[in-house]
Amino acid sequence: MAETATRSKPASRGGAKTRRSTAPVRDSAANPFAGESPELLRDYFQQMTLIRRFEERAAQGYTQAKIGGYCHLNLGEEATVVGLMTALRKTDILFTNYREHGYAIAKGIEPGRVMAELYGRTTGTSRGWGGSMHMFDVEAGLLGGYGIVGGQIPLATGAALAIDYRSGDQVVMCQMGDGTTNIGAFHESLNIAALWNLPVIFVVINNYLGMGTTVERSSAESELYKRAVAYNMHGERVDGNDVLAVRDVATRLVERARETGAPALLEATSQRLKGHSVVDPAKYRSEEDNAKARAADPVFNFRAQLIEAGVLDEDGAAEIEQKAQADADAAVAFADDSPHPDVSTLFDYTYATPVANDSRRLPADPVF
Ligand SMILES: Cc1ncc(C[n+]2csc(CCOP(=O)(O)OP(=O)(O)O)c2C)c(N)n1
Repeated sequence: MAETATRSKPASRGGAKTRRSTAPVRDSAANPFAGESPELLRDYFQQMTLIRRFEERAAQGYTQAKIGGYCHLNLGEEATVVGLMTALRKTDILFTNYREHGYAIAKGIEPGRVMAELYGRTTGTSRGWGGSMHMFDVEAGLLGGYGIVGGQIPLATGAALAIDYRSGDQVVMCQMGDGTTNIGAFHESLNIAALWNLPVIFVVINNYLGMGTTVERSSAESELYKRAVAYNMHGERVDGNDVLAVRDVATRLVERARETGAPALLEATSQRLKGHSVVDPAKYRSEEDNAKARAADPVFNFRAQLIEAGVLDEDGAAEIEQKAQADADAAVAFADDSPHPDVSTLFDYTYATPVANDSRRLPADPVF
C-alpha cells in the first residue's frame, strides 16, 4: 500500500496575465508545474474542457429528449479521466462502468461518434444500439461501457488473462465507482488477478457517493485502496482532482503491470458536480456538500493554476474554451445529422429471436 499521492497546490481564483510559452515551466518550489511541458499542460486543459462542454451538451440533449435511456456524466471527474487515459497506450484496453463519455473521448474516439451513440444514431460507437452506457470501440481499445454495477470487473480480468496467455504487452484498466467495491465480483476478480499476476489496474473513482448513499454508510473500510491488502495487491490513493498526480501514479502502475504483470488497485478521490444521472436532482446533498464540490472543480482550478504559473493567459484559456465549445457543438451537429437505425435492423444485434432457432423477424410480423 502507499500513501495518498498529491501534487496539488491550493487553487487561486486570480492570477497574473502572462504570454503563452513553449519552454518548460520554470523550476520553483512554489510552482506545481515545475519541469512540465507547457504544450502537454495545455493539452490536458483542452481535453478536460472538451469533456466538460461535451457533458453539458449531453445534459442539454437529454432534456430536449434527443437522448433516451440512462445518462451519467463525468462532470467534476475530468482531471481523473484525462490523467488516467494519458497513462494508457492506444493498444491498451479499457473497461468502464456506465459513466464513460469522457473516457471514450480521452481514449481517442471522435466526440461526434460518442454523441451519436447517445443520440442512438448509426454513426455512434455501437451503431446507436448501445446508448450512453454501452459504448464499444475495439480499435480505440474501449471494450465497454457496462450498465450492470460491477459487470465490467470479471470481463476486464478475463481480458488481462488473455493478454497474459498470449504473452502480450498490453495492460487493462478497469474503471468503476466506489459503490461497486461492495459487489462480489470485485473481490473475486481482485483475488484471481493477484493469484495469477494479471496485468490489470482496477481504478475506483471514489466520489464519496453511490447513487445517494455515502461511502461511510456502505463500506466498513471507507479508504477503499486498503482493500487491496486482502488480496496481497498494491493499493494506492490519489487526489483525483489533480490531473498530473493521477497521470503520474497511473503511469507508474500501468508500466509496472506491463513489465511484471502485477495488478494494482488505484483509488482516485473526486466530487461529482451533479446528480448520479441527469434525472437525479441530488436532494440528498446539503448546500455545504455542493459548495465543497464546486470548490474542488478540477477544470476551474486547473485553469487558475495554469494562469498563475504563466502557462496560459486569459486569452489563451478563452481560446481553448472556445475550441472545446465548438468541438462539443460540432459533435451535437454530427449526431443530429446522422441517420437513425432502420427499423428492419431491430434484431440484428440481439441473440434472441421471437422463436428459438427461428430467423430474426420484426415483432409485428406473424410468428407462424
Ligand atoms: C447489479 C446492479 N445493482 C444495482 C444497479 C443500480 N445502480 C446503478 S448505478 C448504482 C450506484 C453505483 O455507484 P458507484 O459504484 O459509486 O458509481 P458512480 O455512479 O458513483 O460512478 C446503482 C446501485 C445496477 N445498475 N446494477
